[in-house]
Parts: sequence; C-alpha cells; structure tokens
Amino acid sequence: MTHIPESHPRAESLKFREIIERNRELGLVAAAGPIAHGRGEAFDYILGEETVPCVKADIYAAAAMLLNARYPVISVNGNTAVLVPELLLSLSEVIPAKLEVNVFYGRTLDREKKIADLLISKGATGILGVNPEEKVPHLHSSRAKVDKNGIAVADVVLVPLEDGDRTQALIAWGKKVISIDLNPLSRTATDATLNICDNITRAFPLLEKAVIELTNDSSKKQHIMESFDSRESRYKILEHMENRVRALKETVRL
Ligand code: PTJ
Repeated sequence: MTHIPESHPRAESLKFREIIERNRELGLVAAAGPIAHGRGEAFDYILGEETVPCVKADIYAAAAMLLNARYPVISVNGNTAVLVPELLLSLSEVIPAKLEVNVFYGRTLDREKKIADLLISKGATGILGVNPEEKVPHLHSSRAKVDKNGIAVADVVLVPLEDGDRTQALIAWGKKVISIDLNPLSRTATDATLNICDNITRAFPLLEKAVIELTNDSSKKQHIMESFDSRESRYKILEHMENRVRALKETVRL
C-alpha cells in the first residue's frame, strides 16, 4: 500500500484512489473502476469538491422519494461497495431498503460473492443479487440480471455510479431511478428520475441524515415530493458549474 502522508494537500482524495486500486487487485472493483473513479474526480474538481447548495436540495428530494417508496432497493456495484461499505449498510437500515449487488463488468458468481461478503463483513444481512434469475426487459448487458426479490419488484432504485445502460430500461419498466453521478451530462444522470450530482463519499452521509430528518417530518417530506422538478435540478447544477468555471477564469487575470 502506498503511504499517503496526512500533510498531503490531496490526502483524502488519494486515500479513496488507493481504496479503488487495492480492491481492483482483489477483484471487487472492475478493471474499468479506476477509470470511472478518475472521471468522477475530474467533475468533482469543477464542483470544488464540496456538496453544492442546489444538490443539498436534491439529496432531500431523494430522501423523500426513498421514504415514500413501497419497496426501495439500493443497487451496489464494485466502486460503490468499496468506497462506502459501512454507509451502504447504515443507509439501507434507516430507509429501510434492500441492498442488491449489480455489476456490469466481468459478472461472475465469484465477483458477486466478493462484493456481498464485503457488505456482510460490515454487518449486512439479506444481500440480494448473488446469482439472480430475473432480467430487466430490453437490456442486454450483465446489469440486466436482477434479483426477483430486489430490483425486479422495486418501485424506487438508487443507482450510485452507474454506467448508463440501465437507467432508461428501469424507467421503461415502471421504476423511479435515483442516481448519484458527478457527471451531470451522463446518460444515467439525464435519464434518472433524479440525479444527485455529488461524490458518493459525501452524498451518502448527507442522504442518511436527510432520511432520518424526514422520517419524523411528514409534512416537509410531502412538500419536497410535490415541489421537486428534475429539469430544474439539472439546470441548476449546470448553471453552478458554469458560474464556477467563469469565476475561476477571472481569478487568472487578477
Ligand atoms: O462494478 P461494475 O462492474 O458494475 O462497474 C462499475 C463502473 C463504475 C466501473 C461502471 O459502472 C462504469 O464504467 O461506469 P462509468 O461509465 O465510468 O460511469 C460512472 C459514472 O460515475 C461517471 O459519470 C463518473 O463521473 C461517476 N463517478 C465516478 N466516481 C464517482 C462518481 N460519481 C459519484 N461519486 C463518485 N465517487
């Protein structure tokens, strides 16, 4: 393991990169996992590596949607599992929601089990998606394989860090999809019922906090559900990025 000194200005980011790299070697993260991570890092730079105000509102909307769901499921791929294993468990408990392993690359029973075992080692039970038997209609990638007691019967699916081939198919199947994707232009982000444009390492704790808060405030939850507008949300995050890049550009000439 690479020693990352605490004094390094990018210590936190480097630690997450190290987690991705180490788990790629162990087979939990796909070979393409570090590429996806790097893509996320690039968009995170534009955000300023912080949860921006308009996204905080989206996190509350996601919390309300998950709490209002009849059968919510959190889909777990390799990157998500290794970046936020404990948070996956705690979020699934407070909603409550099922956790389902769902991967795109090299989908073997071995890889599914490795990801499930990581979650089990954190205390999770009833992990779905290991050797599943159902299929998402009209989807031909490995992500099509879903659990008959999970995504197949879910009404709301949380898909952190998706790769875009599945969101449309899930929506066409009648489900609501909440994505967490730092790239607001990705197919997943634009097709989802709601995208949280934030790093999952920051979004998960905030989402959990919002779920706990809204559990005890049904009128706020209802108000959020009624006022949420996904197009407006997409507009605001792109506007934020545009303004930030413009402001940064101006500092160059100061
Ligand atoms: O484990 P598997 O086989 O299911 O594969 C998982 C990956 C992530 C490799 C796969 O889904 C993939 O290739 O994804 P993409 O197409 O690279 O898309 C991932 C999206 O997540 C990109 O738009 C990234 O900007 C974004 N992203 C990367 N890291 C983060 C992120 N968004 C939020 N938080 C992150 N930490």
